[in-house]
Amino acid sequence: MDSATARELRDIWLEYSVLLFRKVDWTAAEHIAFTKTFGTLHIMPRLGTEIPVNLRQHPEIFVVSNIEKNGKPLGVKRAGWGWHSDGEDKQVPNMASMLYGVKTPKVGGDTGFASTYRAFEALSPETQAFLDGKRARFSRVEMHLINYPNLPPLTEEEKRDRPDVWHPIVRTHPETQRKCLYIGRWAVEIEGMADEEGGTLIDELTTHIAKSEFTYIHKWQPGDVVLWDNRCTQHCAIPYDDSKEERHMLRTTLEGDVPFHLTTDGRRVESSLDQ
Ligand SMILES: O=C(O)CCC(=O)C(=O)O
Ligand SMILES: [Fe+2]
Repeated sequence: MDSATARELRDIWLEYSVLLFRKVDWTAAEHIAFTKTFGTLHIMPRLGTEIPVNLRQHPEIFVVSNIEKNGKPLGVKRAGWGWHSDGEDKQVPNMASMLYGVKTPKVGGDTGFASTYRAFEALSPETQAFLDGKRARFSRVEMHLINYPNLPPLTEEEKRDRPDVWHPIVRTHPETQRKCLYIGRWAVEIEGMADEEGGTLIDELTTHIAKSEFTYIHKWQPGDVVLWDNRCTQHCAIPYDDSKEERHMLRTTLEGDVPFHLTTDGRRVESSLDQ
């Protein structure tokens, strides 16, 4: 792509948050090269697993798959079964992800996408004001086995590498400056709220984001490539019968920056580690 085309594509992406390209047939190297036109590639670490998470020859490609070859899994099974945005449990979450459907089921295996701009805009002015500048604690350590019951527990070293992080619940998008809701399935606590009360609010907000009026459900065809913005959307791999259907997806992931929010009273609230 020349730079004018790349700029135009980025503008369209910033407007719509999720882009779909159909009938793509490319190599891993082409997938990586195209992703690079949007930013810096991120390499996914293994977490609580000995199974390969990335392609051996191309560690920039993360494999979501339920297929086994010679008794060995080709990738991570049941990745993303639950609403989230990629890297939300880290101080520097991932800006974007680009998922390529190689083998997609005839029945099920869809992916839902939610606009967290729309979800924020639909909240009452009182709730928006209440959340403005508040942060939530996201915890890989507390939620790993709940969100990934099929994976082994984290080692002590992995726990040290993935400390909890506080993110602003209302987030200002760094490129569009629009406000969105930033909370998902790794959130465990809300600043200034008792555990039970905060837990109820987290459940309410995550349920709110997944309402059908804010979501698009993508039915995959082989050769589909979906690029999404993790800063202003959430996604969910919708559970399917993975004992019957084969599903094999390749994902590149882009580096992001530290989330922040500019509150209506002029404060800047940033994500920080829990220490
Ligand atoms: O398999 C999918 O549909 C999405 C899985 C997921 O959460 C991801 O690749 O980030
Ligand atoms: Fe994901």
